Amino acid sequence: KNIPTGFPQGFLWGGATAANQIEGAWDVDGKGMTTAEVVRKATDRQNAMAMNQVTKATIAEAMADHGTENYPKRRGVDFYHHYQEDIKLLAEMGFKAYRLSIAWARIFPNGDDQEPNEKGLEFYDRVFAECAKYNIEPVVTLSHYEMPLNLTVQRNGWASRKTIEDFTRYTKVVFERYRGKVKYWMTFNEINAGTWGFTSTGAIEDNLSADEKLQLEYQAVHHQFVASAIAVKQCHEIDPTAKIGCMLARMQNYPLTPDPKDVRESQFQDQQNLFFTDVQVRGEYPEYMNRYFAEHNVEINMEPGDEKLLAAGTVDYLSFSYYMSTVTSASKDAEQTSGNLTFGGKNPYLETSDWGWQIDPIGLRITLNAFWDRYRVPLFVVENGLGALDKLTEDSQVHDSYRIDYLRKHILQMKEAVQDGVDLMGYTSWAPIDLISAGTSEMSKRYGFIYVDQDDEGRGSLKRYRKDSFYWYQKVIQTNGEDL
Ligand code: P53
Repeated sequence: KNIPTGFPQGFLWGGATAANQIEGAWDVDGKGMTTAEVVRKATDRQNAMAMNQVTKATIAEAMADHGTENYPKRRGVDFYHHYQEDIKLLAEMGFKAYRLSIAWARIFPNGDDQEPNEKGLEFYDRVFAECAKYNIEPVVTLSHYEMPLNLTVQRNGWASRKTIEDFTRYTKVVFERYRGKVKYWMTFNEINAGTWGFTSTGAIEDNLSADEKLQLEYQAVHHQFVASAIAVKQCHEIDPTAKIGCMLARMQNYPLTPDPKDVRESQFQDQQNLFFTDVQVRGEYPEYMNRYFAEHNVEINMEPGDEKLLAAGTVDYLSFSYYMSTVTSASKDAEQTSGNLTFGGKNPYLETSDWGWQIDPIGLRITLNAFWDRYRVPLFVVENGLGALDKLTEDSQVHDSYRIDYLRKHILQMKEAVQDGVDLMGYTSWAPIDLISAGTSEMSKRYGFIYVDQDDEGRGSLKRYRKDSFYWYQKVIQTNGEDL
């Protein structure tokens, strides 16, 4: 038997961004306001998940504020006006793929409009043409942590079933418009973030009890599942050669000890994460969730036909983000991690990033194997990277050896997984160009190969600089992952 020796030919090397973190130009060319643009920047670097701290009152306040200072996702890094320069830099690194998202509110400013905004469509025409110039495949997320704000104001976003209609009107328009230009699509970014709150569902949760929150979140996610299944069907009908995937924030979970109580608790946590891919890849709700829902007073309201839709609308590939792993203990006394997101317990074997995320390259190999065993569909790592404080030297360099180290270790484990027999399509690291953090809205949490001159207050020339990692990644792509 032939064991693969390295990454396959045609492997999709590249990087990933999201509209609300990179584009800026939030009120330009007819674009509507989005849910991302009412998120204030975090006041505390370590402990804030600013992206979900949104209430009716803070939305009203945000809508009355027309500046970008307190709302960094309104300004991004002005990709809207720098896309030619930026894509040229990606091409210089040898990118085969560029994952980006379309801002739904550029196409349907209020979400419930009947006709699309031509100016918004033209922007992505230009972006995809620029990619084509360098043979870069666009990999397009249809919904990345934002939606037209009007849908939140009118009907609490994805909490309402009606949002399915608006979403699939939008997806049909973009599938038709970009047919032949975009070969890889994905529906909802990190769809499991629907259980983290506002950012993913566009549904306000203030004044709800814990049970009510769960009910709202899982119902909203159900609507996203149905919308995703319809989008899969549309995509295949409109362009039979295109591929469309789901997208999960993978949280590989380990038991803190071999105590079966910990092992079982860890399995439970893993199921909470795998629930989403179980639905989207296998096409039905897994049994273990029935008990969970019953014990938490959650009742998913399904319409006749939903189950059929889910079964028919399974995805072509599974894509996921991978930044960290998590640990679970059955004991309430176990030490917790601290950081801007606290996903469970502390793993004594792992180091953490400056934001408290537990760095675990081997976990990526474990996850890839587990996914492949469970699902047997092609896998795509569409986010992985290190958010760090970078320093631009006086001679305009950034010596980011820590980032190179992080990425190298993860790519090595990915290669092991390929040799284990995993069908892996590609790797798009987060994020090739410094941009606004999803979690905290900081600029100083940088992921890029390309440094952008802008600070947390939005001051700076927006000039782009190549970091050391830029030249390193260029070599990685050139050698198809051999020279790390
Ligand atoms: P930031 C948490 C855990 C895993 C992935 O995140 C996450 C988050 C949100 O903080 O989000 C993804 O910018 C997301 C991107 C985001 C990236 O990870 O908070 O898909 O939009 O920028 C990194 O450091």
